[in-house]
Amino acid sequence: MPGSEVHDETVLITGGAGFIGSHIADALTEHNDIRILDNFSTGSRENVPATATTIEGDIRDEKTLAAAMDGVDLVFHQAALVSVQQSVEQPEVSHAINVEATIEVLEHARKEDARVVAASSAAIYGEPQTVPVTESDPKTPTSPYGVDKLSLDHYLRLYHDLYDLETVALRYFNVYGPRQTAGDYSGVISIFKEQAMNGDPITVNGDGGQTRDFVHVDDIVHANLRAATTTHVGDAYNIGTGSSVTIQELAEAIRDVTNSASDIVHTDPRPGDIRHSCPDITKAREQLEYSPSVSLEDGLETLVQL
Ligand code: UD2
Repeated sequence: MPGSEVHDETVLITGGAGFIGSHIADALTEHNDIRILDNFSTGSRENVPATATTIEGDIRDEKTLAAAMDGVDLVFHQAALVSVQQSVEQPEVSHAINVEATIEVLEHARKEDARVVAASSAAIYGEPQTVPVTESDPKTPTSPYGVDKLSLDHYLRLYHDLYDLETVALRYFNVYGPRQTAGDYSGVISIFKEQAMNGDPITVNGDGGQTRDFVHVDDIVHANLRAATTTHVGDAYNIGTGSSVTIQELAEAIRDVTNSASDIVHTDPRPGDIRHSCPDITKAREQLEYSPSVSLEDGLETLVQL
């Protein structure tokens, strides 16, 4: 049963009204006391399970965070400024949310002796020299967002090494699934799905030969639950499926699965777009006993039925 290993705990999910955080909340709500901290800037009230306690506020606000962290056993830290583009425009805002607030979460966790499982990102690797990337490969982020997630990743390890805090960083690759919105900043799958279902042209940036590993949010939840109970703390893990597709293939797959007559059109390449991205997930398989279970085909199939 999902989440059955985590029982009778007071669990805080920062960003718990958002795409990923709300799915983690759903998996844990039956057997735990769930708290959600969210400022609803991108999250939504409909995503929050009815039994959860919601604390509305900004993670950068000291009093709000202190109230949210009081008495917690376990924290899933998902709150972030997730737009790479916004981080380029406002690096100081990205730093305040993605790094400074994370340090505050870790400081409170020290006082509470709470485990922290946090969302790191494939963005820390920048343009990989070789794929698949392993956790120890070079890290040359190409955006403030990537630099900030790399800091988060290091701080998690440091809080373990310096203060013996139980921490796990999960480096998410391209996550998709229900509740991902097709807004200004959102994943390509939600954008293509909307275009295909409306019969609009599906807009592939550049030649479509760029590759990504798309991992379903159910598998991301599974990785978080494994991280909540693992003995392998103080470490970071790639979380994806371990295999990539081209964006052209993705566009065709979404057109097929939606039975759409949309054209696939090619626009200018996106500046700064990474060409190839694919994780080696051996470490997560071996140490976390993480095992992705949703194929891209099945994930797309269920997504379009919603
Ligand atoms: C993902 C993450 C980002 C960061 C980054 C690290 C998402 C939503 N974003 O960015 O947070 O971790 O990885 O490298 O998971 N594309 C099109 N047409 C569109 C929109 C996108 O062709 O209308 C292409 C885009 O040029 C890119 C690919 O689809 O090649 C994926 O784009 P994305 O924005 O979903 O995610 P990505 O990999 O840039």
